[in-house]
Amino acid sequence: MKITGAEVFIGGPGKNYVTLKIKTDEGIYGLGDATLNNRETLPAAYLTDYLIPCLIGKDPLNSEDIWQYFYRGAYFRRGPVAMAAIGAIDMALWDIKGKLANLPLYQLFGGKSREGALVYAHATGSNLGALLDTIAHYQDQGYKAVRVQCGIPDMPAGGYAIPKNNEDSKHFITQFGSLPEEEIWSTAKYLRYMPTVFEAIRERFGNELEILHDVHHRLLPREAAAFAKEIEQYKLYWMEDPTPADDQTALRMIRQHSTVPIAIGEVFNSLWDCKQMIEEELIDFIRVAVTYAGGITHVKRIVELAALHHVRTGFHGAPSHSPISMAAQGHINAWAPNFGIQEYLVLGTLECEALFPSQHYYKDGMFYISDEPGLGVDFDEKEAQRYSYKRGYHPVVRLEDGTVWNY
Ligand code: KDG
Ligand code: MG
Repeated sequence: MKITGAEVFIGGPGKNYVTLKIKTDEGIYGLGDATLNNRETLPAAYLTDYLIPCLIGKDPLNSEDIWQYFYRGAYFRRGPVAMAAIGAIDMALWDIKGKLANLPLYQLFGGKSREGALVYAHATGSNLGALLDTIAHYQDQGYKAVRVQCGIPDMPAGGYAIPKNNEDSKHFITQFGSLPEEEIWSTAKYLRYMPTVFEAIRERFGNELEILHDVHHRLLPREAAAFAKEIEQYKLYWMEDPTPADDQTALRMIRQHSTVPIAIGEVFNSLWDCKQMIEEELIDFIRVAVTYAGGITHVKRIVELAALHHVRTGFHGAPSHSPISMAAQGHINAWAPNFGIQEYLVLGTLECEALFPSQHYYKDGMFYISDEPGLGVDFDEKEAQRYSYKRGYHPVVRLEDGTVWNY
């Protein structure tokens, strides 16, 4: 079997999905996702200008050798751009392998360890009332776990990752057609207010609802340790990204002061980025994504290292990932002995389903992977012609005195 060609498409409903299609001489094709949120043209160029020319003529079944060739052969290794491009190729090669074997991918990993995978939704409110209503809405839809983010009073722009164009439900952080918006952040106001939010949630919804919260890299180690200690009583499922991910030793201070489970990794791109915090058991959940952590081949390695250290999976699943990488993660979730939870933000639009048809489905707080061969997701090229690339940015955060802070 030989690879005969590969193409990259950019675009989608409300998102610049970067979709790779690899074709073979046997007519089987594979799909991959290289969507690097708000920097989408970079992995697309990495693929088209550098990797795709080397793919032609290679046997697609040698996915390990191809992965090593692109990773080791680059000289300048790692980083989100290269790892998103390599990841997309890797997903597409696994897709081809599964289609050829006529098996869903989880069967090639070792079969199913569970029927459905627990997922969590995003409940984001510009104020407490709106947040509580949004949580109730997700509970009505069967969700057993929700990530809760709340606007902080007296913080301009709602204070916490709540873009103006989408206040109270889903979390679309991209702003198209302008330069980045700026949000103002006050750690003191956040630390005073956020515990009262958890209190109100427990009061209204009781103890069974799994609550997750994303601090989004905003605290210093000592602040995060004190915060974790204070909120321990609310029994969070996890506290995510308490401090900037760059410095993993910061987590030691949090660990020394609390037992709040910690989840980190959505901005990491390789096993080497995660190694220290997994081996020192500084985290409880690993948040990498197949999209920009080198695809299935590499993320499986991270999952297996994590399993040795009692770390469970909690893969990133923001709407920046297309249904292709969400399916790849779905297959890993079905297999992984140390699965924890999956972030699940479906765009849920008819347009998205038309672009990426599949039979995977959500029901009662769980995600079920279908038994279609390979990834089990298709890509409708005719639909894709409706979309084109639009430049967009993440917001930039400043402290009240103007100092640039972590988004
Ligand atoms: O592109 C950045 C988003 O994916 C990120 O802000 C979402 O933190 C996030 C999450 O946990 O989903
Ligand atoms: Mg996050």
